[in-house]
Amino acid sequence: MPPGVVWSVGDVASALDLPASTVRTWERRYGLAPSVRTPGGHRRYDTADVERMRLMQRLVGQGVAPAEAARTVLRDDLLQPAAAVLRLEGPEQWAVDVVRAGRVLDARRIRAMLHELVDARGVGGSWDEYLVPMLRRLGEDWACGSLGVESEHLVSDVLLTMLRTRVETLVPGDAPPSIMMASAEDDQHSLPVVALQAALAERGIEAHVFGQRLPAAALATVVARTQPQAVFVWASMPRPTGDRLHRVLTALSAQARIVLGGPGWEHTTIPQARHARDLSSALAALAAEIAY
Ligand code: B12
Repeated sequence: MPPGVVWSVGDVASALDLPASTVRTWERRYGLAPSVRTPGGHRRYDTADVERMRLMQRLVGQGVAPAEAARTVLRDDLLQPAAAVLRLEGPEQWAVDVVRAGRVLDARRIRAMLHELVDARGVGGSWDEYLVPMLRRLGEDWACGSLGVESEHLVSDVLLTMLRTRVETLVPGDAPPSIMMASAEDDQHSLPVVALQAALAERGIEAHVFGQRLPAAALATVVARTQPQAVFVWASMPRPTGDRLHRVLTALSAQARIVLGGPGWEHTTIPQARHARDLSSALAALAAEIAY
């Protein structure tokens, strides 16, 4: 929904899956009027009007009386719908809404919700509190069979694209990156790595990401060629002690600070490596290695 797009009553009704009569009633009874009327008197809603209607729909759906919901929606300080939704909903309800949009394969809605969140709070301020609970819910619903794998893929793909866009728009500078990051050998989970890259970029720190399933030998090559100050490796799946990656990381820990993240490392010990328990602590551990 690009800003400034002007919607008719019918467009709003079908976008929100509401009867057109409800859209008109909310205007008549509660003052939720569109910003524009055409010279012929037809109602035209802009993006902010539609988001206000969406918020009204959500609040009413949660059992708030319509008159009270409308007062909330129309309050001046709530005119920024993104901030309003976040303030009113909190992380739990937000996660439910994203997963619901995933269930009906509504990629636009997922994208809009992710951008709203990150525009309001940044990746560093959203990951642990909003995005991790949402991903966990996604994983749980998939594991118990109540959510199709296509929905899980769609949500994670839209999230990945949003995070990468954020990195592209933020990444600065002239200095060559001295942080190298990847997912463990054979591990397809890369979202936390890209989230960390985006959170670093928000602090003006550039890091190279080598993506999913980086072979252990390739990680050794990366370190030999780039001489980084720090290396971050994510594992969602359990890592066996003594395998190739374990041996490579043990050797590399003499050359660079190794930071490990993810539940896959729970039972693995690598001398001198740090285990980061969340994005904030990984950010702090890596930023501390960079002499800016
Ligand atoms: C998205 C996703 C995928 C996507 C990944 C896309 C991508 N590019 O990353 C795809 C579809 C590819 C995928 C594939 C698979 N997945 Co998957 N996936 C997920 C999901 C929903 C989110 C992953 C994620 O980003 N997690 C990040 C956070 C949410 O993980 P967390 O463990 O809760 O985080 C903890 C800490 O690590 C820390 N933390 C959180 N974020 C950060 C960030 C940083 C920087 C740090 C340091 C710490 C930190 O905070 C938490 C506190 O404990 C998870 C659900 C889940 N709970 O993780 C399943 C999940 C990880 N997947 C699972 C499975 C089984 C698979 C597959 C094997 C499925 C299959 N049969 O093919 C394959 C994996 C194949 C492989 N070899 O890797 C299981 C793993 C169970 C297990 N431990 O054995 C999970 C847990 C789902 C479930 N509930 O069963 N998956």
